[in-house]
Amino acid sequence: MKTMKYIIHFALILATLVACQTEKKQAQVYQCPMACEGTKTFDSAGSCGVCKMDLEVLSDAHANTVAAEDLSDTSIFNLTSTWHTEEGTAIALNDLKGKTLVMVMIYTSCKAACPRLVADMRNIEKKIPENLVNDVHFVMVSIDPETDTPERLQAFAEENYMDGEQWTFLQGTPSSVREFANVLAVKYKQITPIDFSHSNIISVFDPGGELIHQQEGLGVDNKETITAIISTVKKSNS
Ligand SMILES: [Cu+2]
Repeated sequence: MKTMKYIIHFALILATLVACQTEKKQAQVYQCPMACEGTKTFDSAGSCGVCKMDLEVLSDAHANTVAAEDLSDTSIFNLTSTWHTEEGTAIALNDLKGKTLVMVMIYTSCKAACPRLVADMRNIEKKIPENLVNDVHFVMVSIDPETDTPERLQAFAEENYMDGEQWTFLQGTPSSVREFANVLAVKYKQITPIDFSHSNIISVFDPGGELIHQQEGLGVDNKETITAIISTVKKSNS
């Protein structure tokens, strides 16, 4: 009986130790989601001294990775978050593998920048030679997943004549959207219940999810972006 007691006691200590260690691992560094002070990190949770937003745990780059496959460490396909397309299908970013990707972060109720970003995306799409357009996938990621449900994204796609095969709209979760934005270096911040301020960046990824090119701004000259897309497609087809 006494032995049993010792064993239980020992098991309890062991469990506590393991729990402590796990906790230690999770007690990581924190950073402002808006990177107000650049890459400055904090040892404990709290809010950013500049923008007052809650600090976020700086996720271990490898914490959310899928089995390595043939992906490089920097491929966006390492992100394991789940998304919903405008058709309501649950997908992982990895499901977009195989085509050159042109991605932008927008939200459908935006009256200012997003309509212009959408126009920029359509202009880019129009300039891709017809024989290559099937190798390019245009992806619009919502920064407002609460409002931008699959139904809403579908309606938006139709209104904007972007309901063809080559267009996909994605709804994530607040944390997957934030994580994805960090990868793209896109900054966004909710400024009213319906409005966000955000970066205007269009990103090109190769079929392995590697960032190839970014264009920043609204209505900017998209020549370099088109060149990057075409050369990426040709390279992956050769
Ligand atoms: Cu906008």
